This record gives sequence, C-alpha cells and structure tokens, in this order.
Amino acid sequence: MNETDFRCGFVAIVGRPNVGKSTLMNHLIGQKISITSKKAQTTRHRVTGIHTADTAQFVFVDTPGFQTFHKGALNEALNKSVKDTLSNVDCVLFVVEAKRFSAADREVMALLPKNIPVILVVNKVDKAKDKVELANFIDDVRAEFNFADAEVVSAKHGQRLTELLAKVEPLLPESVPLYPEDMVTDKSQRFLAAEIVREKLFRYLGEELPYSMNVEVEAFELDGTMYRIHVAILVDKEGQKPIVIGKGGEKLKKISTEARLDMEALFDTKVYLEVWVKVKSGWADDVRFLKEFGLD
Ligand code: GDP
Ligand code: K
Ligand code: MG
Repeated sequence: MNETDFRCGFVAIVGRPNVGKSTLMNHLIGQKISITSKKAQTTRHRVTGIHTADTAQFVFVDTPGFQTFHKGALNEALNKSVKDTLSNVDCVLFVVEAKRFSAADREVMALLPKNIPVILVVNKVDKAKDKVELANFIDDVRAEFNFADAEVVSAKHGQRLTELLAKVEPLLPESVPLYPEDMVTDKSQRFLAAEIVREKLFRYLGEELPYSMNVEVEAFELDGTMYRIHVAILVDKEGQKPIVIGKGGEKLKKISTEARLDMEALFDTKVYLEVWVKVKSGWADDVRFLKEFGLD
C-alpha cells in the first residue's frame, strides 16, 4: 500500500451526559484495552482511544470538561478548554439521543467549532421505532447547525459504527499512523479505573458533589486473571461522607457496582473492586492550622 493512501487524525466525541459517548467510544475501540509503554511522538492531545482500520487510524481525544459536564457546570474556563481542544481536532462527533433534543444539547452545540467538520451522531436508534419521526428529528437538528454529515447508530448494539467511521475517514488528513496498530489507549489502566469511579460520582451525586473531592487508586493488582482494585474517595470533612455513602450505603454500593461492571468490560477480565470514602489526610493538620490562627 502506498503511504499516502492511509489517513490518520484526531476525533473528539462530545455531547451532554447520558447520550452514550462512553458506550460509543468503547465500541469504536473494541472492548479490550491493552496498554503499551510505547509512546507516540505527539503530545497535541490527551488520547482516550485509538482505532486502527485497514486504511485509517482514528485517534479519539479527551475534551476536558465533558467528563465533568453536568447542567450548569460549564463555566468560562471550562468552555475555553473545551473550545481549545475542539479547534485542534480534525473532526468532531456531536452525539445526541434519537428524538430527544434539549437545552443541555444546545449548550454543547454552542461550543462546536465553526471551522472544523462536525458529524451529527444520532444514537440509541434501537429505541426509535418510527422512521418518519426519526427522519424529521434529524432534519430539525440539522437545520440548527451546519453539520458536515449525519449518521444514526446504536452504540450499545454496535450498529452502523462502520458506516459512521466511513464518514469520518475522508475528513482525516493523509498521514501514516501516529500510534502502534495494536494500541488502543495511552492512558494507564490505573488512571482509567479512577476515571470510571469519577464518572459514577458525577452521575449519582450531581449537584450534591462535594467541592474538591478526590479519587485515588490505592491498589491495583493482578490476582491470577483477576484485578484487585482499591479506590478511595477523598472528601474534606467527615460530614461529607454520608452524601457519598447514601442511606444504608445505597449510593456507594450503586457507584461501586456500576464502576466494577465498566472496569470488567474495559479490562476484559474479572474485577474485585473495593471503594471507600475517606476524609483527606492532612485535614487534621489544616484544622489545627486554622485553630492556631483563630480561623476555625
Ligand atoms: P455518556 O454519559 O454520554 O458517556 O453515556 P454512556 O455511554 O454512559 O451511556 C448512558 C446510558 O445510555 C447507558 O445506560 C448506556 O447503556 C445507554 N446507551 C448507550 N448507547 C445506547 C444505545 O445505542 N441504545 C440504548 N438503548 N441505550 C444506549
Ligand atoms: K457521563
Ligand atoms: Mg461517559
């Protein structure tokens, strides 16, 4: 094959929470995340997923801010970082849910770049039975923004993803692959484990989320073919623990069960996950500090 026949470029996946961005990404890169120590030459982006096909390599990038995006959370700094990332990719996938278009979608739409091709991805079509209604929905959304193209998919069922990639490919520049063919992410599994817990916290705590909370992977061990992962959720004050734990431990249980299932799918192996909530160490010192200065 001639070198110039190959294309490689950066693709951002954006959309309001719950439209299916993570599901889409996982299906696009395949379920199994294999980590390699080889580093690519480029540091232009934070890469979350890579898919290498016969004639193209698709490099999916993070849009910092979108993981933590929930209604009202997009402040100016976040807006700027999202816009900076989006202005540096070759193509943007704007994901919406079939027949659902709300103010939150329009908030994301407002951040879309004018000079970079944006493909409208209508996800969850498995839930949209009426094809005429679906076609009308797509026409309505397309009337609001200048999309380069549109595709309907079901990320969950892996439907029409090949068709979607076929529309992305011509938008990527001619280039040799920037990453090794078998590489699907440049993030460590440890980092991904923390990201998954963080995402669940945002999903289930929303506005209640304690300010300046941290997630720390305290242990990440291979035990036979199983992973043993210990994650600590660090809060500032004892009084914030119940927010995360919930009545009868309900919230924490939901967060850790869902996080474990995501990890098992992502790492393609059984995961034993322990999640607990801790008050940040050093806090006692801070309190002492405040007391000493009469500030408490
Ligand atoms: P994100 O917040 O945009 O990353 O959304 P997720 O990928 O976490 O998906 C949110 C929810 O939508 C999950 O419960 C998914 O299983 C579900 N979902 C994603 N794609 C599809 C789809 O194609 N069809 C259906 N029915 N559900 C989907
Ligand atoms: K989410
Ligand atoms: Mg997600």
